[in-house]
Amino acid sequence: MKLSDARLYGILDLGYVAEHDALPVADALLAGGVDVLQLRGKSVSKTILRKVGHELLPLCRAAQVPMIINDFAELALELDADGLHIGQDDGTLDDARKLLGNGKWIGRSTHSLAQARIALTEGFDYIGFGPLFPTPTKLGRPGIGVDHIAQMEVEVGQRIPAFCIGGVRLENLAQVISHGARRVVIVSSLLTAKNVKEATRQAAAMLKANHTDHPNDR
Ligand code: TZP
Repeated sequence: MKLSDARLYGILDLGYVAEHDALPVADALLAGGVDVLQLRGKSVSKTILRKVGHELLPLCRAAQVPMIINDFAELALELDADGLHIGQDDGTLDDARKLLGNGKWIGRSTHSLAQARIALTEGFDYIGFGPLFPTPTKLGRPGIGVDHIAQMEVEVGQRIPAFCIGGVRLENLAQVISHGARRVVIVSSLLTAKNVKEATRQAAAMLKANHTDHPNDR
């Protein structure tokens, strides 16, 4: 999968999914059609995160879906994961690149158009852009709204993949797309769905139907 082909970025967030459900839920996300899968566990021990990471990797490999580790570069290295996602305060791209080497995707969370521009200039492989709406998955952060998506897509999203994130749900996905989003991350709306696979399939289909290529996509 080329990063520029990715439209739906899923996150196996262990804040929503108990350890014993992690693999079945990951299976459903993969079967439903996520193009990228991140492992995130802000509130679980490193031991649990490592264990789930080791189990998740073969599932992602079998589905040919890149696996990204949130926050922990050492775990990404240990697993030989496909990439690492870091927040604004989680160190520099250079440090992450030195540890992981070339050929791994390194993404940055951005919370404004200005931060998105900076991440592009710094050389990140992709960005998250949001939270668009307040969300229980990232408590304490205000929503930045949808008004800057189109400009961000022109300046940044046509150069590196930019995934709109934060409060995106099946119910508002059409609205987010109509404001210019081509790629999204959806966490709680998929993980808490009655049928995770079907919810994922619907989101993936909506994004694919909107598929627009840009000449600078890579
Ligand atoms: N970064 C910005 S918003 C967010 C993260 C990790 C959480 C998105 O989760 P949800 O449940 O899709 O709003």
